[in-house]
Amino acid sequence: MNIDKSLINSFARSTERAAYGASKFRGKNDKIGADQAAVDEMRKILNSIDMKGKIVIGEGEMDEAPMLYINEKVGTQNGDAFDIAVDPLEGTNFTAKNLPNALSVLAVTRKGNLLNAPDIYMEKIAIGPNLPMNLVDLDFDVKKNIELLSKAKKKDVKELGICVLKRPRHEQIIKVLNSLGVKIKFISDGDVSGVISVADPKSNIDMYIGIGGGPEGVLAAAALSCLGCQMQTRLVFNDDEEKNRSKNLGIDDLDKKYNINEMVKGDVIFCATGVTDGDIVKGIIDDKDYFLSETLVLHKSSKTNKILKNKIKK
Ligand code: VTB
Repeated sequence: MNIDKSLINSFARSTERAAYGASKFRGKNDKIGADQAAVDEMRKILNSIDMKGKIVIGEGEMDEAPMLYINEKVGTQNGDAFDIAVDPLEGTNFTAKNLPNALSVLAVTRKGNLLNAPDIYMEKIAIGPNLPMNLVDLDFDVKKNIELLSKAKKKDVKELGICVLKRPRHEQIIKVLNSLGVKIKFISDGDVSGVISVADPKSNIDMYIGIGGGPEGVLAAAALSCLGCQMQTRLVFNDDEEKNRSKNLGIDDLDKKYNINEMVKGDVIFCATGVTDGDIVKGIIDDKDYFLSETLVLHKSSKTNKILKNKIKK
């Protein structure tokens, strides 16, 4: 069953408020304070929505996160049952240093329709719309994926834009990309925004590749699911503790490669509000008793894809 379109604005309100909360900490070198403010604001709004909501991707386990923890119930408990993935502040570093691309992000599906990804690493590869299904694959080497994409897009390899999180763990990928002569766009953080950039022709990003957070992977998949793009992921386990944690979340096949439909089933709403100015949306602007916000709002079944601009009373 689809999600009622009338709920879009309520969920957007939760990321708008969270972004506003975090925006007060821009440039203050206080990642924890910024995150807490975003969490508090988002939680307040989520709890006012008529729904039986459950956080399936959140700020961590109950004992490590006082709020918006995994399995926390949110909403008035009247209404439909939803699973909710939140990243109240995606880019705590960006906010602390007042750098671009900090976002407040949320995705909602009907109960049982979101992959309960643990907070561990995840391999990710994503490409834009209108390409042959399953064109690229995490089990192909980087060169093969790039060449397949080049052929499918009828675009010279050297013209392809590839987005990669700048981390030592990507040294091998970067070596291959350099040898192929593609245009690398490095990001220092924030791969939800990095992955989503494949959907925007203006970004000149043809592929996202690399290892980032698992929760961020599911959030990005929710957006790409509304944008007709492709993404494949696989969890990366550092030790047995991470394996056990994943099993406890219901993940039996630890080597599984997920495509978007396996991470995000059925209808979905995705909202991302800018905290600082970014590639997708502008950041919060302070305006006396009000604040101005920009939110990317996506809803799969109603084909909603818009930038919602609001002026909201503080
Ligand atoms: C990843 C990425 C996020 O933090 O989780 C990253 O998915 C942390 O990676 O978008 P490292 O452990 O290598 O620092 C973000 O960049 C921001 O939350």
